[in-house]
Order: sequence, then C-alpha cells, then structure tokens
Amino acid sequence: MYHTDGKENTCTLQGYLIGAGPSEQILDRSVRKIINGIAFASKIISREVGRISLSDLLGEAGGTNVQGETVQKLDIYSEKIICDAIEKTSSVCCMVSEESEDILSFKDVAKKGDYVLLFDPLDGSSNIDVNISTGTIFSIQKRVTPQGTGTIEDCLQPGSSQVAAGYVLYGASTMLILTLGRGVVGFTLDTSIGEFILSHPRITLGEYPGRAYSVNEGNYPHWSESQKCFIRTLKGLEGGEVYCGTSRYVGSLVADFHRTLFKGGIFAYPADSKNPNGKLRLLYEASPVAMICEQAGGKASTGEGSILDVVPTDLHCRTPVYVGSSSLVDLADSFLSS
Ligand code: P6P
Repeated sequence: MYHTDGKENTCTLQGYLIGAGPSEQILDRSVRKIINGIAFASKIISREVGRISLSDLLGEAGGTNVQGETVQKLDIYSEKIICDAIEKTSSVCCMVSEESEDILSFKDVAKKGDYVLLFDPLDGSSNIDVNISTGTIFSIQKRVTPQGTGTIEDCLQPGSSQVAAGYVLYGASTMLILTLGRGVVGFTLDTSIGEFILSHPRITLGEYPGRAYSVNEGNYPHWSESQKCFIRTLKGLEGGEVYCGTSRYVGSLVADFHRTLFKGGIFAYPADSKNPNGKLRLLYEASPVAMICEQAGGKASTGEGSILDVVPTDLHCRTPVYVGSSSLVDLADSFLSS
C-alpha cells in the first residue's frame, strides 16, 4: 500500500492480474479467472479456519485419504469450496486434489477449459485443532490434449511447465503468495474490505541471513548416512562452519516454506526408510513450492536434481524436498547426490 497526493493507492489481486501479462501481452483471461477463483475460495476457508473451534467443521471426518492420512472435516469442506469456485470459471479441463484419488472433472462439457489445476486444499490440516498455520497450495498447468475432459496426460507434467503457482497461508494474517513465472509477489487479505492487497511487490530469497534449517529431526534414525552427515554439517558438528545456528519446524509445509522464503535458510523433507521417495507430493506440494522458490532466487532440489525437472509417475507420487537459499541447497546436493 502506498499513498500519492494524499489518496490511498492500493493494488488488489484482480488489479495486479489485469496488468500482469508478460511484457505487452495480457495474462490469459482463464489463468486470471482460476487464480481469482482460488482467492475467493481461500477467503471462505480463511473464515472457517479462523473460527474452527466454534464450528462443527472441527475434527476428523472419519476414514483416511489416498495418502493414508486421517481426513479432517475441513479438508473435505476446503476441497468442495475450491471445486465449486473453479467450476464457475469454465477454465479447467480437470483437477488433481490431494484429497481425491482420481482426477476431478466437471460434467458439463461447457466447463472444459484449457488448464489443469493441481492443489492441496488444506495442507497441514492435522495442525488445525492446535491453532497452527495451515495453507492451500496450487499449481496451474496448460493442458496438452486438444479438447474435452482432461486426462492423466494433462496432469502428469513436470514442474518446469507450470504456468503459475502459489499458496495461501492461513496464519496471523492470510497471505496469498504467487508466481506467474516472472518473480514472486505477496498479497495480504484485508478482512475489512475482503480484498487481497499487494503487500509484497517483489519477494526474493536471501542467502541464508536467517540461517535456520527446517527438518523433522524425529526422523533422524530413519535417514541415510548422507542425510545425517548433511544435517550434522549444517550444525557445525563435523568440524567445519556452522551454516545454520537455528532450527525451526512447524510441521506445516506452507508455514515452514513461507518462513524460509522470507528469512532464508533451508527446508527439507528427506527420503527415509519409512518414505523412500520422501513424504511430500510432487504435483501439488513440491512443484509449486519449487517454482516459487526458484522464481525468488532460491533453489529447489530432490537432493539429486531439480524438483522442476522430475517427470511425475502418478497423480500422488512423492519426492524428497530441499528448498531454500541456493548455497545451502547446493550443500545438500553435495551430500545427497554422492
Ligand atoms: P511430519 C502436513 O501433513 C505435511 O504434508 C506438510 O504440510 C508438512 O511439511 C509435513 O506433512 C510434515 O510431516 O512427518 O514432519 O509431521
């Protein structure tokens, strides 16, 4: 927000998207509609997250999802709110949701669009009942099949071909972080007017000024020797530099990555003996986070190569994740790829 001639001059998300085309081009109208649809849905999700202990949406829905994770009522609610908002855009040919095993598509042929939306409706929802930040993560890909309902071919694309990626963080404030492939911007929800306002016109990831590493060290016994040695090196326990003198871990990807994006450092979810391919899902967690990280000047690796180059094998395939300041991710690669 900035002031000129005594008047408030705010840029809303809609205003930004209208002017956000690459050079002289206008951003594809369908992409704008999808992002606005996600933003609308996230305002509703934010409202429900903010009053969760007062509503009957708190608690488990019963059963587990395709990931084998306990489903929260708010997971299902969030997925429905997003699907309803996106159906109205008539801009997607299909969707992939963390909460649904199969591809989601709309019955009405008119609803078939040129894009695919891949999303985690409420990441970190197991933290909902203890009032810890959660988030919605999204990735937008251009379809590769010519027309009609989207197929698995439209969904299984590498992160490098994403048209846009972002997340909404339901934290102390609700923020929408977005990349269209030309840098990273941040919007803060002004609840007094119900608008996402441009609050961070250019987000860049520093060379670990924050010097925090973020990993679930409870998994240490299940890590490879290379991974163990990498974390010990970060802490200076191998006799060299103390790369990271601080550890921070929320257990909610959006929150842990958001802190890393703003303060530098490294977030990692390594492979281990329980999760040989890592825990985080490629299509709607690792790929969008990787695009944002690299667009902000950081690096995103599997430990053996760029996350954005990984070709998905199925809708819910997983990958190890190392994202953050380039020099720390390079250090991780030097251990993990050997
Ligand atoms: P752990 C949440 O369930 C999630 O998918 C991510 O948001 C988060 O980074 C990760 O799992 C936390 O996993 O094993 O440390 O609890």
